[in-house]
Amino acid sequence: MKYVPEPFRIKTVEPIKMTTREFRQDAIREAGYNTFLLKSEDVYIDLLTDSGTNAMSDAQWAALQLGDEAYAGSRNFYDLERTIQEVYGYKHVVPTHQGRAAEHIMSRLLIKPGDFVPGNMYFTTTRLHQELAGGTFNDAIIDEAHDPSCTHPFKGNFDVKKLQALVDKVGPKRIPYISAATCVNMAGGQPISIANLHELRAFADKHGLKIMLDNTRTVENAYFIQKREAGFANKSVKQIVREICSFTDGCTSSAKKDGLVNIGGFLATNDEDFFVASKEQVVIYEGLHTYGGLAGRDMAAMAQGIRESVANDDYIKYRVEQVNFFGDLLSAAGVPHVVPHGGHAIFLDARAFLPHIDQEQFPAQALAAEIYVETGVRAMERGNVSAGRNKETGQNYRPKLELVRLTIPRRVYTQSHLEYAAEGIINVFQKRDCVKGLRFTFEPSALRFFQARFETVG
Ligand code: PM9
Repeated sequence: MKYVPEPFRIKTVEPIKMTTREFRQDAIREAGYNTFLLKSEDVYIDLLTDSGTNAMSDAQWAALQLGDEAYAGSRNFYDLERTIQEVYGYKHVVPTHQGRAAEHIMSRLLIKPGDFVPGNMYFTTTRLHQELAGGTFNDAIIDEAHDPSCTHPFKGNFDVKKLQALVDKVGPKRIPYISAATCVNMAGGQPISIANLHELRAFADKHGLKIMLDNTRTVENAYFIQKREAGFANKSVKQIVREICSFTDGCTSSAKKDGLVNIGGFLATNDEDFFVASKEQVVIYEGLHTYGGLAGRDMAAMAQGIRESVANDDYIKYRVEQVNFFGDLLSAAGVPHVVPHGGHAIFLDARAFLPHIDQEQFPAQALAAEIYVETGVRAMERGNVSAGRNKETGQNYRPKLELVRLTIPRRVYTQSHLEYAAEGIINVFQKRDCVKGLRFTFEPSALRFFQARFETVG
């Protein structure tokens, strides 16, 4: 079957505006060639992110009506706590308004100035909070993850030799925890295997290290394990999710992805002392520990969304295979992109797509802008702009992966939307020589991809 059919039907529709090429040329120029600065209403198909762009189910909308908006002790908190304990298996839960708030609290509590935090590739907000706490991120992902054309089935795996090299260099006392992510976003949504998690746990135990999980896309990762890893074909995604988390000591999570909501996140841990300290921090930065910056109704929708994400395997199969279908359309036309296809997005390889543009002229940024002009589809740069500048040298990081992310919101777009998007991208590929590089006209000091502005070069 080339397209796994949707395990739902559509009950509410949201009209979207069709625009002309001339309109879009003006819009992207006004947005400084940054797709984050476009108005949503000027976008036809929004593949900027899968974060908070999910369509909620009827049961989630109904749950909103059951919000208990008490300042303290909302029943929706207890329901959320029970749900997270059951689905992910951690003992203690602290709600936050989104993932980076949980990262903020965890980084402040665990990282001391001069520490090193190894991870299976960086994520933008995660690394920033590590750095703000005085830490330095250390990349310990396998080399294959940096090669867009390598077909390794678990490109999110750690290279334990890289971890050992860090321990040998700085000693375990300066490593507050290993930061492990599921379906590694910046690598192209690539999964980590259970075998690698076993290895990681053994390494961590040997050196007395904690493992903290970025749990944002664990359900998608579990589907890949079921599909690709020997011995897991007969386990449910729900069982595999629990198994992944069981290798770790706690997690931060953005529920705006797997959790099927528009806002929400949490921190979870098995460590009583860290839990108590996190509750103290959440009160300072988010709100009381039984709402953490969320309304009661938001927690109700989040609990229901988390349950739906693992209720059966039909949803996750449709979700990941829809992404795969989209990638297959691009593969058939020879459009260069990261393989194997990730769980939440297809990542175009902008260096191979636009070999005439040097990385200092931001080919991925330029390609995302051109795709918008051609199609009205909004994508996101994940390359030199997102990577930022090295604190010490002041130079752009020039990451090996210079990507444009076409991210599929959950339960939102149909097969024909994806066929339309693929057709437009193939058109851009056929006339790729006309695309020009960009230079900054405004460069923010942190997370610059969100608000930077550019002009074309030449
Ligand atoms: N991810 C994404 O579009 C939204 C913001 S960055 C453009 O992919 C991971 C793996 C994420 C993530 C957000 C966060 C932060 C943490 N870890 O956005 O604060 O992909 O809920 O989560 C985005 P929040």
